[in-house]
Amino acid sequence: NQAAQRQLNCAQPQQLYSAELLRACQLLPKVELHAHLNGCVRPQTIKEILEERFRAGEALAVTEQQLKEVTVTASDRSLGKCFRLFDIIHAITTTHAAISRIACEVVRDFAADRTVYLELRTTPKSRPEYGMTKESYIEAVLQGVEQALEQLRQQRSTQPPPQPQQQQQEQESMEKQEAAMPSAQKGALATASPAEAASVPGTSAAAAAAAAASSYTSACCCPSAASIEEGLNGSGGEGGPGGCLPDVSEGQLGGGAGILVKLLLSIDRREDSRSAMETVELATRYRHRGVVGIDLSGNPSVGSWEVWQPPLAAARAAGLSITLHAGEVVAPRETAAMLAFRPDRLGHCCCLDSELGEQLRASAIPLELCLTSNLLTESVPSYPEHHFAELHAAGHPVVLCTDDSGVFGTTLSREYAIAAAAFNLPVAALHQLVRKSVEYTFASEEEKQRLRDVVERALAACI
Ligand code: 6MZ
Repeated sequence: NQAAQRQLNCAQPQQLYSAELLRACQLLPKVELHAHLNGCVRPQTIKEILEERFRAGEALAVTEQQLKEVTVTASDRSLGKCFRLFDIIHAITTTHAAISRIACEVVRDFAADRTVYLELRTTPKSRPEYGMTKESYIEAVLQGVEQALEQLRQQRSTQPPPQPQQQQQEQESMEKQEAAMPSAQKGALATASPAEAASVPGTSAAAAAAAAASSYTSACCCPSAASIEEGLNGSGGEGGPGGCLPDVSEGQLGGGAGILVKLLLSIDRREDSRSAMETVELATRYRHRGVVGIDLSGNPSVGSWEVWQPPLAAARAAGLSITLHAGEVVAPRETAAMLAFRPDRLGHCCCLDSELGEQLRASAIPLELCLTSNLLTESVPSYPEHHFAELHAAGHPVVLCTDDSGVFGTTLSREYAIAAAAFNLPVAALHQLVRKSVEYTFASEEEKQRLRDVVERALAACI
């Protein structure tokens, strides 16, 4: 029945949130804590990298069909399929130049979406056949991040504030992107579209979504995009016209770019203890370059917790922060072990039984939640039924994240808009989500204080 409903919804183009709601969310100063580098790659970049390599006469083991699967976001994004897609992306992005380019673009994309703090995660890869070590991979990522920050700095120091016409073009391009979203996403959005909610009496989540979609925009009166842009571009200065986003980037990796970027090194669940330990050692050595922690991710059906527990304990002993992907599929024994380990944050936790849910709430461990990812990978049945609703209502610490913005065709602003509409969140709740997310970062206390100031001033301009 649910599958039939999903199919029905997929045929409907209505969306859950309005363009105004999306725009309001684009103006929020946001914090991204769960974004995988290669999952955030622009589809066009994958195409271009592959074309370049074909032109250079390289014989890569990637078929036309596989390329299409990666670059056409309307295709299936079930969990199994996602991990096959990551393998295809990894088969294409084997050079240091490709890794740097992707890192640079990902940072720029988040900055353009008004992310003021980005904790980007990636799995260091040892690929001797391409002359790549885990260390040279990390260097390539850092080079890309630094290049992006330099470009952002230059842009901010030289560009005049965008003119209204430019604003209009930006909006139109955003709307085009929306139109190109995966059909499954549109369908899922339509699950709780105001029109449909009205036609399904007694569906409280749907009714809430309808109410949110209709009430939000009238309640929110953010400053004009132009006034925020002035701030971002430095022309307004701190506390300038319209209450702008001041510089947040005096810290490591920032230096005037308007975004603070940190790295998490991921351990892929396919890795053995030795390989995981190598990643932990590298993370420790690269702390001075902005590496703040370790993530455990990868196909949740692969590997066993006992393999990674010792390297993760070593990471903790070395002072690194730890976040674990947990409960993306039903795995009660593993999820219990992960909760008992008490990581600093957890990702997903979609498939917890009531006992584990209780343990999670008692733990008060902050949770990175990725609405669109969980929906498209079929870890949750619909947006309104996402566990965000229950946890947020219970006061559990949660932060909205994108996971793989390229693979799932989303943005952080869009995830905020979806949350606002699906869970009937008023403006004040969105602001509170942003504020709280600063507290869950792995940034230093000094950096957090700077971020708090930036976020407060930017939010004050949004009231
Ligand atoms: C678990 C995921 C993931 O590391 O090559 N990754 N792991 N669950 C998910 N939910 C959809 N999405 C991404 O980025 C790609 C890698 O991130 C992990 C997988 O290990 C994937 O290979 P990097 O930059």
